[in-house]
Amino acid sequence: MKPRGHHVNTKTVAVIGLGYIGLPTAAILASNGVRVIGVDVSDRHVDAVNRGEVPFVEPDLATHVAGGVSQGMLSAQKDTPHANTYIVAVPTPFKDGYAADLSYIDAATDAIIPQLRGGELIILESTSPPGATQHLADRVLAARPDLSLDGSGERPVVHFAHCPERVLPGRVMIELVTNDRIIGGLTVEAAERARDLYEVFCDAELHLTDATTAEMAKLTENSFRDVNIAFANELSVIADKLGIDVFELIELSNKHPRVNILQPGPGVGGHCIAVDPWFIVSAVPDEARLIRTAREVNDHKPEVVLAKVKERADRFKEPVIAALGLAFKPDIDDLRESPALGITKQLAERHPDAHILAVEPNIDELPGVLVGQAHVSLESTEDAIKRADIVVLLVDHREFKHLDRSLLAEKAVIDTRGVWR
Ligand code: SAJ
Repeated sequence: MKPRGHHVNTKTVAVIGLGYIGLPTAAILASNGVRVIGVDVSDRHVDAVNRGEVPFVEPDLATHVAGGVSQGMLSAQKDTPHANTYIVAVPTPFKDGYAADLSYIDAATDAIIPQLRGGELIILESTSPPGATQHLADRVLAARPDLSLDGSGERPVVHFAHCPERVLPGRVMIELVTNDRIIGGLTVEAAERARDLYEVFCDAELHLTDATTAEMAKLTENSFRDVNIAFANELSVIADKLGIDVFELIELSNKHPRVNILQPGPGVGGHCIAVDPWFIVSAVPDEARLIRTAREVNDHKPEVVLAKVKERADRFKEPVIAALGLAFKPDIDDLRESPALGITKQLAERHPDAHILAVEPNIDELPGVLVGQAHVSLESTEDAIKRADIVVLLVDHREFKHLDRSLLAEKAVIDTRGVWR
């Protein structure tokens, strides 16, 4: 293990936003001997953390939070305190027209502003459009003309950096330690001070750059994946027209040493890959043509699946349709931006005479958007398949991969993930 950097500027860290990224970051810092104060607007999150509990599920997070709280290194509160370093990890959703909504960042910044004395480091971790770190700094310096970016006019300095997270939900506590990070400073000193902090828990490389490059790097990583998945989704539509199997086509093409195509599916979900590319598109709409088209291709894929189901369903008077999977990706219970959930909702709306049997092994209750419709119910995998005329596989959960295939005989099967080939 390389030596851990313990520097003066890491004395107290305030992490603003105790969500999927902020809380793991707060907890891993506390586990490594940094005094951390977590700040959140939600009583539920604050109270849970102060009891040493975790308000959402993430492997190993609970151990770090419980340990940090019992050692007195981690606590949570609603007010923003004075700290040597602030890490802002609040949501950045998009508004109408797909421009990024910076209101949570602005609110966090406004709460930090009165606490500043000079010498602090403010790190923006939230996924942000290009220019957001500069925007944050401008907001601080407009409110506090007694401070400066670089010590000019002998005013005390405040340092600003962007350090986007790159961790995969489900592996957050591992990837916080093992993933390389990109750290973009508004000044070189800001980047170096942020590096000193991340070195405390990160064993991988820390790459220093400017803030806009760091903002774009995060968006670029997720856009790269979105464009590659869009390519696979477009191929799936082309393969259908040509009467060939897209999964075989991609498998064979990937035998080339320099080709690596991702997998098609019913669309792209989650709160990252389906969102972040829009931040690039809205910043440079005329230039980001391929990135925009990829988003459109992926967002259109649920309609392609719905058309396939309709073609089969039209052959029955009262079709029984099993929709397998509601989550946005395999083996999790996360339904955010899930194309599978959207497709199941549309099946219910467009086929009022059908019976829709929703299957999601990772949840126990029908999600709110599907409740209150008599022809929709949550069923076990086997029951749903046995009763169904049409089986639509939407998520490659392990329960579906290991299914007894004889159950599928005589059914109309639409396998959007290619798991039953
Ligand atoms: N998907 C496909 N085909 C594929 C791979 C994925 O259709 O071949 C779909 C999934 O089913 C899902 C969506 O894409 O609906 C996104 O899933 P994912 O597992 O690719 O990614 P996320 O959204 O869980 O996490 C991503 C990661 N980014 C990259 O891999 C570049 C993660 O490292 C980021 O930290 C995270 O976004 C984030 O927070 O931005």
